[in-house]
Amino acid sequence: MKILVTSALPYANGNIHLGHIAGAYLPADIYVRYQRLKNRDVIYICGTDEHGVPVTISAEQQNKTPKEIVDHYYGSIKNSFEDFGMTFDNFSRTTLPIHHRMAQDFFSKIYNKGYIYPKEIKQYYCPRCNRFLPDRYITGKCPRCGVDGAKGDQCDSCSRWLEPFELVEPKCLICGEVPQKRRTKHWYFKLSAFGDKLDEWIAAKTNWKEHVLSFVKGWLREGLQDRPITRDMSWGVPVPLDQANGKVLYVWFDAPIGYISSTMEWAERKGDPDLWKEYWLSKDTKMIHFLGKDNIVFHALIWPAMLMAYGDYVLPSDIPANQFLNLEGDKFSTSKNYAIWLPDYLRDFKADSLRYALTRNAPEARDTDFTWRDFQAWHNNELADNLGNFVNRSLTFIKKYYGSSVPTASTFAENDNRMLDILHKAPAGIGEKLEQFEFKNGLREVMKMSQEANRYFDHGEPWVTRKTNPLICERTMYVCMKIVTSLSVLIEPFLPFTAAKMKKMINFIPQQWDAISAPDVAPIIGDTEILFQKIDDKVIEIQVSKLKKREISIEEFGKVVLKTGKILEAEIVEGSDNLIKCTVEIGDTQRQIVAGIGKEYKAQELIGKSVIVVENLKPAKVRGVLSNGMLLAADTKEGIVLLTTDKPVASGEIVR
Ligand code: B3M
Ligand code: ZN
Repeated sequence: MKILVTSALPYANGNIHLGHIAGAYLPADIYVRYQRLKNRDVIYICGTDEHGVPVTISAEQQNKTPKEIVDHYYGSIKNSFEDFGMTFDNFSRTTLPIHHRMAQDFFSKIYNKGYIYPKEIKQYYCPRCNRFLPDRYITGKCPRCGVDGAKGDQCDSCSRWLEPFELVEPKCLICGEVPQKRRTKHWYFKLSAFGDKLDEWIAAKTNWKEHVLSFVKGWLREGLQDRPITRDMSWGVPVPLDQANGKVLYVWFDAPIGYISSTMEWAERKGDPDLWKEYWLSKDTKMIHFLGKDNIVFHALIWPAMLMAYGDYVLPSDIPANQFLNLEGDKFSTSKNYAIWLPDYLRDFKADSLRYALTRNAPEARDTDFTWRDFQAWHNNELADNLGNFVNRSLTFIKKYYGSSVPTASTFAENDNRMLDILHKAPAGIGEKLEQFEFKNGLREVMKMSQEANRYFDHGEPWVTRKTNPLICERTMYVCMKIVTSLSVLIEPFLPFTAAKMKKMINFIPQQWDAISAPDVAPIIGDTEILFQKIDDKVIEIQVSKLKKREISIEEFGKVVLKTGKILEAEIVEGSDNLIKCTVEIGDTQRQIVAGIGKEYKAQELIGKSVIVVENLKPAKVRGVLSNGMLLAADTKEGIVLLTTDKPVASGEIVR
């Protein structure tokens, strides 16, 4: 059997945020890493979706060409995925010639089979921009919820799917002009011809996730409409028909074909250009599409219908779509910049801490919420205090009392056997969860095993038996070493960077997933290091405050009174290493402000400095000391840098 895994192709018009990762990417990576450890024939295919209105609108808004936009985001998405530990076998782009060829071939073949036909329709046209306004180029009020800013294909506020003509008070997104209706010709895909086939196909998918099935069945019940698959645009895959000059394929027609062309590119890179066929043309391939719930209809109905129309290729075997991840109680919003972007996250934290949090809290069956407080608590209490602690205490014990040579044992007592039994069953038990896309449960079992191991260590009291009964102590440490070895494999799909560190520390002897039910342990361990450093409150507070930085009106901004100030006195707050208590002059007044800048500045050198002060901040106590106002500072990687004025300025001047 071959396994072909895909993740939805991200639009190359912006960075990846945590919502995307939790939906379509991290679960797929866990799944393929596991399959590789099982020695299965699996490939993981992805790439950027570089066509469509999302890309051209971003380009227009940023005054760039679509090509500039996609080149930039292709690179940035690819890099941050790599830093996050994603292990695609191929990460392609839909602007490559190989994809254009494949998409056109796909279109032509189903066109020749009669599944695509032209139709004259009316469409909105902007007389000022001189062009048709497909999809999101048209905006207006939602006919259902009345919110302004609904888009031509959907209302983000109430999630309703829309046809452009349904919008109330429609406008051109780019110039605001009222559009006209004009005649144009488009090519339609005969989705309606596949209703029965899809019904039958879906009926057999009894093991799919429930929310996916109920969504798909609801859609099928409403009946399938033919869909236009061409657009009046110049950015995209040109429609391969003479009569369709100046038109391109609809992005949702060409994008899933990207799964095929990316596999073709992979085969070429492997030096075996036909290798992709062994996956796409075999009945023996399990094709699994990972995605977020907003993409279900395309993957579970339209794409399979396209594949049925084409004929030769394998159909999806499962679509384990996830629900949505929210952020501190609200929806992620790219347009409002309310998100945690992957590159930003990776600048401040380790990939594995996020992989852990997003799996522990995966929106597998319902929407879940990411909060920085949970993130911190899980990192500190579970990664550091449970997993990290067990590995650390075991290895340092062996290092300290056995000179890094791992003790061995051949007879065991009941408590040892109990632990060895847990170990023995773990790979199969956890594997079963992963096979069923229950990543959250799989991770929970690994952590449970680590918790059991800590208990085993506690009860074994090797620090006592070392003196009272060395044989028992050796036995305990031998079993602990087996657990560490086993954990280094079981945790790998979830936390690959941690697994690599563990393996290095224990001089890991390569062995597959199933073999670690009774793992081989190396005779000697290497250098040890702490796996997880705790994350401080302060670090988390900074992240939380970044999120508050949502759009505000000029009136709201006007509420903040900023003034120049001059530091007259400064001294470190007793009992703290970074709080400095300053007396600041603001015009005729003086006040006390406490600032957390003691790591970067000595109290003495602050005296006389010009600073920028938030004057009307509600007074608060910091470590019991009253602070009446706030000094502005840049929070840089190298530490805090105070803001000051370019030229000498008297204190008490308004800053705006
Ligand atoms: N680019 C939509 C999205 O990023 C789209 C997925 C294509 S998968 C073939 O949500
Ligand atoms: Zn316009």
